[in-house]
Amino acid sequence: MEKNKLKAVIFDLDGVITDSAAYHYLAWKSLAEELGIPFDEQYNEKLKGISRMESLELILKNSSQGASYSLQQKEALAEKKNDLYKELIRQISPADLLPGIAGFLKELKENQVKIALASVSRNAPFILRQLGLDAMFDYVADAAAVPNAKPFPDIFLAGMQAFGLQPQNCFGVEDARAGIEAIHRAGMQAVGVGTPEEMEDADLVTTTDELRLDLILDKLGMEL
Ligand code: B16
Ligand code: MG
Repeated sequence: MEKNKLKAVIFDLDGVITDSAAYHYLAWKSLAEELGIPFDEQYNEKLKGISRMESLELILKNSSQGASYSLQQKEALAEKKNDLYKELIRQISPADLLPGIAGFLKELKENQVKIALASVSRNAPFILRQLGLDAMFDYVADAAAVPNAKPFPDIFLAGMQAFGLQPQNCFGVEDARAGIEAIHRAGMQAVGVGTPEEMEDADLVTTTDELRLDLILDKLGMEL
């Protein structure tokens, strides 16, 4: 049987390209502490890949006063978190690329495989610039133009459609459960970066420094 040809790889940003997920955590933790709401790294896993307001709602669920906040108050809280997050990500530089990512992107370029970014973060373009990766990405999906965050497939579909491709000619790379689900709902195979427990639904589990095109193609049953 003929194998599907790989034409594009669609990447998540936070936790895959760089560890900005850690800054999201710090910023949410600071807000939660200020509000007296319990919040730890384990709970933070639920926030990965989902939108800013949905993340806030999940945090407020653990507060006895959670239901009493007005929409206006919630928007102010989300903005406060984002201001702190923006402050933290100003320190990101090319040295913050996760191990193996620069080499893997280069390998894709050398093999004429298109590269897209599918991050629902409104701060993604800023982070790409800080990392010096602007020129590497053929397409950056606009988080503001996509109606639904992950686990909906919208942002991955936007990346794929920008190249006029079908899902069987792409795969996605993610570090969050919601992201793996989004990739699958877009009809693509998913490479999961993280522990086998967290990434149990991925088609292939690896670490960023083990990303090698030939190995991935082999595991996913694809070819160039
Ligand atoms: P922002 P991804 C997601 O980015 C993050 O994983 C998630 O934690 C965050 O709430 C969301 O972006 C929105 O980010 O507040 O910066 O617009 O994983 O899709 O790259
Ligand atoms: Mg992520």
